[in-house]
Amino acid sequence: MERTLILVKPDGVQRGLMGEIVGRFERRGLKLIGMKFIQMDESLANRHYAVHKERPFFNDLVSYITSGPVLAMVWEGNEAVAAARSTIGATKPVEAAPGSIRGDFGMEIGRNLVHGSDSPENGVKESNLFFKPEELVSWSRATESWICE
Ligand code: D4T
Repeated sequence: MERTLILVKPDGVQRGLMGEIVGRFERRGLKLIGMKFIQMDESLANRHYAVHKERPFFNDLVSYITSGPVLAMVWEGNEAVAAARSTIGATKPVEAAPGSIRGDFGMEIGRNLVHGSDSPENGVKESNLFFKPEELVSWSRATESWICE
């Protein structure tokens, strides 16, 4: 079972797309185990984007993600990381497939609406960065056997 950290970034929140975006993961069949609406500070943004520290777009990335509240979530499922990334679409919204979140709502890489973990290891790491263990909920979904064999 994998976990992925999903963020609805400040543009998604400001544009009123939170419900739309949550609904897509929910309908896909991923299981929500944690959710909170937060204002990220610079320290959390620096830790979250630490791998990009040396990249020229790092400062813009930190300003963007801290520019307003984000909806942070942990979704669980078999191959949850790959499933979430295909639901999100390619990093550059103009290259993202129609039907994906970025392909349906995005125009620019610096306003790409959603973050999703890029590997199962990072799914666990990033979930732990945003959530304490007691903030994650273990629950049985009544429809489980209709979603997974
Ligand atoms: P995130 O991490 O936001 O889910 O995006 P991706 O996983 O799809 O893309 P990424 O890690 O390669 O990039 C992280 C973040 O940096 C922005 N970015 C990226 C940018 O502004 N300019 C660039 O040239 C690149 C490569 C967009 C997403």
